[in-house]
Parts: sequence; C-alpha cells; structure tokens
Amino acid sequence: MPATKNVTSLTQQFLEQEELYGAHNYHPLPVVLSRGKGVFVWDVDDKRYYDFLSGYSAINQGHCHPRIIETFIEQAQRLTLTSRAFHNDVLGEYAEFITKFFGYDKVLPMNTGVEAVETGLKLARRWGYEVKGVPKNKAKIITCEQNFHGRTISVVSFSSDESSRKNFGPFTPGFELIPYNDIPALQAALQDSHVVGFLVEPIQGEAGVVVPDEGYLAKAAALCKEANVLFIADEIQTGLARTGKMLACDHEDVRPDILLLGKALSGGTMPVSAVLADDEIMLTIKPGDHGSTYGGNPIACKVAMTALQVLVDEKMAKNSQVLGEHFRKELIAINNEHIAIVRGKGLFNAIVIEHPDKDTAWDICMVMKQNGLLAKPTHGDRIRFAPPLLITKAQVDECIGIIKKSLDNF
Ligand code: IF1
Repeated sequence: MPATKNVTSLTQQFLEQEELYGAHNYHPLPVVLSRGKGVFVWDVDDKRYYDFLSGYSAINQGHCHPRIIETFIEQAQRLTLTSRAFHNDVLGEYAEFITKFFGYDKVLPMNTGVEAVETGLKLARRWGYEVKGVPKNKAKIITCEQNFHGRTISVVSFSSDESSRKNFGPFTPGFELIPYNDIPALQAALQDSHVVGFLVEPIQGEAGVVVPDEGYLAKAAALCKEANVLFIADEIQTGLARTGKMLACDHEDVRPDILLLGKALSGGTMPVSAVLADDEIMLTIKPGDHGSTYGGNPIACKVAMTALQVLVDEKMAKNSQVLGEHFRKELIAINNEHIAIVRGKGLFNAIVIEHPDKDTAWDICMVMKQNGLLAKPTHGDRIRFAPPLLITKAQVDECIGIIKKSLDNF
C-alpha cells in the first residue's frame, strides 16, 4: 500500500495492517480513531474531531454516553445472554417499555438493521397469506428506487445500486421498485391485489438525505390503508430523534403498520434492532418460525431502554429540530459556489457539491478532516452532516466555521 497523503506514520501503520488482513469491503477516510466522548472522537495521534457521521446515526446520544455505558457494564456483569431457549428477567420489562413507548401491541427483537428489515418483510408476507388471503407464493412487496435497507441477498434483491448487486445473484423474487416520492406510481403499483406491503424510508439516507415532498408519507400511508397493504417504515436511520421528532413519520402523524428500528437503539454500543407491530400482524409468526441467537439478549434490552430514555430526558428531538434549522440556515448563508443544494430535516443533512471534478466531495472531506471535522462523502458529489444530537449551538457555529474554511480552500 503506498503512503497515504497527509497522515502520520502511526496512522499509516494501522491503515496498512487493516488493508493487509481485513477484507476490502469499505473505503474509509484515512483516519484511525481510538476514543470518543459526546460529539468528539480522537485519533491515534490524539487529534480531536467533531463527528459529523455519528456512526451512520447509531450514535445519536453521543459517544460513550455515561448512562448508556453504565447500564451496559452493570448488565454485562450480571447476565449477558440466555438465548431464547430460556427466558431472561429483562426481556419482558423491555418489551413492555418499548411497545408502550411507541404504541404497538408487540415487539420482535433482532440485532442488526437488516435483520429488522428481513423480519418486517417476513411479517408482511405471513400477514398477506394468512390475514389478507393472497394466493400461495404470490405476495409482492413494493419498495422505492435509490433505497438503502441493508445488504443481505434478499434486501439487495430490490436495491437499485449496481455495486450492491453485481455478481451476487440470483436474487429473491417478489419485489417491485417504484420511484420515491411519487404518489401516482404508488397508486398504480397498489392496483395489484397481491401486494402485501410498501417498504419505505421516510427520508432516503444513502441516496444523500433525500427528503420527500411534504404530505408524501401521509398520502402513501392512506393509500396503503385503502388498498389493505401494510405500510412498513424503515426508521433505522431516520428514527430516534435524528430528524427532529422521535420518528420521522411523526412529522406527518403517520403510524406505520410495521416499524423498523436499529442503530441508535443501543446508542452505538452493540447491534440492537426491533420490529414493532400489532397482534394481527405479529402473531402470524409462531414459535420456531423466526428468531436470532442474540435477539432480545439482556444487555441489548437494558441498553435499549436507557438509550431511549436518554433521548427523552435530554430532549434530543427538540435539539435536533432547532439546531438542524440553524445549521441549514448557516450552511446556506456560507453561499459557497460549490454547494449546489443544502437539504435535510433536523440534524440529518447533506450538501450536494457542484464541481467539474468528481472527487471533489472526497477532497473536501479530507480538508475538513485536517480542520477537525469528520464527514463522509457519498455518491461522489454528496456529503452527509449528521452530528450527535447533544451538540450545542456554539459547537454548531464552530463547525460551520470549519466547513466554511474548508470549502474556501477550493
Ligand atoms: C453500510 C448508507 C447510512 C439503513 C437503513 C437498514 C440499514 C441501514 C435505512 C441496515 C444501514 C448503513 C449501513 C452502512 C452504511 C449505512 C448508510 F449510507 F448506506 F445508507 F447509514 F447512511 N435501513 N445503513 O440506513 O442496517 O444492517 O447495517 O445495521 O456500510 O452498510 P445494518
């Protein structure tokens, strides 16, 4: 591996080790982090950065939140895993807590986000056959172009991203892609009586924080209801206060039939995901039909309760909403010629870079790194800005200064 520009020799050592022994399934920014606290992370040379990725929104509560870490350690010293072959004395408490928190009859606990997605798809199919009455093996699920829901074979079966799919076929049938933010397309797709579910991100994350028109989610949910189709919201990235409400669907008073949560449900400590639904849907899955070794483990259950409580106690949704608006206003005020678009909701934001060179977004992220702020480019010309939700106004203003200074270098 050739030496990477602008990194210390210590950093270079870590990069080389990882390159040599780790699979090459990512292309990270050349920064090697070794600790974090709140909105900050430090690299191996002890240089401090603002974290504007927040572990792809898994760290909404901030790095190493003391209450979450305390809960984690306490439960880790008591009981870590029973499997679901036996009961543990935390799962029931958690199930009651999270179902009352979000207003559903039941929760099904899983680990990673994509497992929650897979669970939601299975539930929709089961419900389709056993409640709606769709003929055997005919169930169809509608999804949106430019979606991101994870990386299993079934989930990439309905991805429109070529690199996620190339040479991973054959794919799982039963999915139909329609354009995002397109009500007539949804209306047309819902004509088919074999449709059992509509899986949608309330804001498309991977696509570069694409916010649909106001009213899209509410209209889509209403159309699904009319067609007896389950509205499945993937709030794995948009949920848990990221967009300025506890759920992004709350902006339009939409209650999904199936709600998928992940990422910040553990405040960045371990993979914890959840599927929430009412009995008519959830009870179509019977003992032995679905599950996971680690799903519903006692550490996950305890940590998730604290992670949710911290969001409420520290008013993170409100902070996200207020500072998100401030951040976008200030970004627009920078008035830099390279920023073509500023968009987002709450502290879930992105800019689209306009520059003849396709590597500009990456180069800007490298300069921001130099200046003490970490963000990741996506699709070549977009940069996501999603700091932990406990960031203060003064810190946002400092970060605007860093972003401005970095852009001025171009
Ligand atoms: C990667 C993106 C973010 C998600 C939604 C399910 C999952 C994700 C809406 C799966 C995961 C990630 C995973 C990460 C990159 C990332 C991402 F750029 F690809 F879109 F966050 F912005 N639903 N999102 O966003 O959750 O199984 O990973 O726990 O590199 O794959 P998971």
